[in-house]
Amino acid sequence: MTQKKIALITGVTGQDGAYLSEFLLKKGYEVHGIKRRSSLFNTDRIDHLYQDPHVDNRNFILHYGDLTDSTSLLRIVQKVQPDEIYNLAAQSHVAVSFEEPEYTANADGIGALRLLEAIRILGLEKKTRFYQASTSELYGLVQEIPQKETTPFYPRSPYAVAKLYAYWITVNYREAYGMYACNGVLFNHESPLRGETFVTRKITRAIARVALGLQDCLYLGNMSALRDWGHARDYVEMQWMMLQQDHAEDFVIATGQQYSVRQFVEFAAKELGITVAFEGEGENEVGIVSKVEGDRAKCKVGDVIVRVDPRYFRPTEVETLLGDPTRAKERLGWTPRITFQELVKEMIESDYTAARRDSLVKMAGFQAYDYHE
Ligand code: NDP
Ligand code: GDR
Repeated sequence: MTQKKIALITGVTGQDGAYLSEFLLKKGYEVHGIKRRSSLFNTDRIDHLYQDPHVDNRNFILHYGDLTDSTSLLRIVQKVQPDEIYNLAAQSHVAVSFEEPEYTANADGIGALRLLEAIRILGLEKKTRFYQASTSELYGLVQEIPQKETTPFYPRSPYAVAKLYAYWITVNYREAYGMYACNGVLFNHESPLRGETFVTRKITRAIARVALGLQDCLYLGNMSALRDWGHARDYVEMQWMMLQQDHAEDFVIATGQQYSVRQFVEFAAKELGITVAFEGEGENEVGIVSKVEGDRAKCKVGDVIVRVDPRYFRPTEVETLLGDPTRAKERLGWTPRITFQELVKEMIESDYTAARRDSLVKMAGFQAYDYHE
């Protein structure tokens, strides 16, 4: 009888953590996740996987820990003795990293080192494989289009600089100690589980609420930014594949297609029958409803539903990112299955359902709170 493989996921309560947990459980893994203590429940994305701690033979087990606390990490790695560690935990918001640079460096940079050291201190170098969630933000001010594994890095935020340290410490531990440790340089990937303050989810959530009359306008920052957006479900599969090879190697994961923030708004609105026309420039640019089809949207032609708020500009911006996933295709046979259009549709449908629920709550006379950021 083959033994169940054991995986440990940091950042299990995040977007990728939720999809990866589901994926590994389906593959028959015993999955352990590290979650942070918070004053409210923070397990919404994985509640459907929860197993009562009083039941025997659980295969999904959560532990309290934090990437800034080596003692908790050492204790958990020692207890779990994982075959695979997926380091997905991070202060992952680029704009927030300008507000909290030291914490971001500690969690996102030194956090990776703490895990690698835990593997080494516990003598698990030959047993435990390590995946580091690296990012296209490493390319920042791009030196080559499209970006691939050999493209030089030029990070443009405290987040990206912290992730640069994590990238290289992963490479260094692989070379210095023969550990199976690798980086997935993942371009933006989204889903209905995406955090509400990342631009795609902010757009789908707001457009759905505008369509139902719960909100008047969506405020955005740099609408010309270009990103290579894929679906998180496709990308977590690749995280697993990267740990199943004969030798550890770093891979770029992307779709090879690029759209602007403005185009994302247009596609999302179109799904609800709203055509948005953009007028003006820079801080004065607005998105105006130019056509409404079907019966899903309550807004009218001429409504201004998108405006620019300079508060969302970043001190240093990453204007354009476009990945070249050729190595992943050739060596691992990986290609993304979900198209950009399918991604936008899934996100807007999910947020439209949530907005309808809020709308019903409001109609019944209850207060439906909304938090904008
Ligand atoms: P999320 O922001 O959705 O999730 C981040 C996770 O990290 C959450 O579970 C969060 O916990 C946890 N976390 C944050 N700080 C700490 C800490 N100090 N100790 C322990 N856990 C912590 O990110 P994604 O799922 O989108 O991304 C996963 C990883 O991939 C991140 O490292 C991100 O930087 C990286 N990445 C993401 C890309 C993307 O497009 N999504 C692209 C490239 C890289 P809590 O729920 O309590 O906040
Ligand atoms: P990013 O994602 O910074 O690429 O990092 P985000 O969705 O935050 O921004 C993408 C682009 O949209 C522009 N933008 C706005 N962004 C936000 N959040 N809010 C706005 O109102 C807004 N208006 C315009 C941004 O300036 C930017 O150019 C994500 C994170 O998941 C990282 O953890 C990950 O490493 C990278 O993707 C790859």
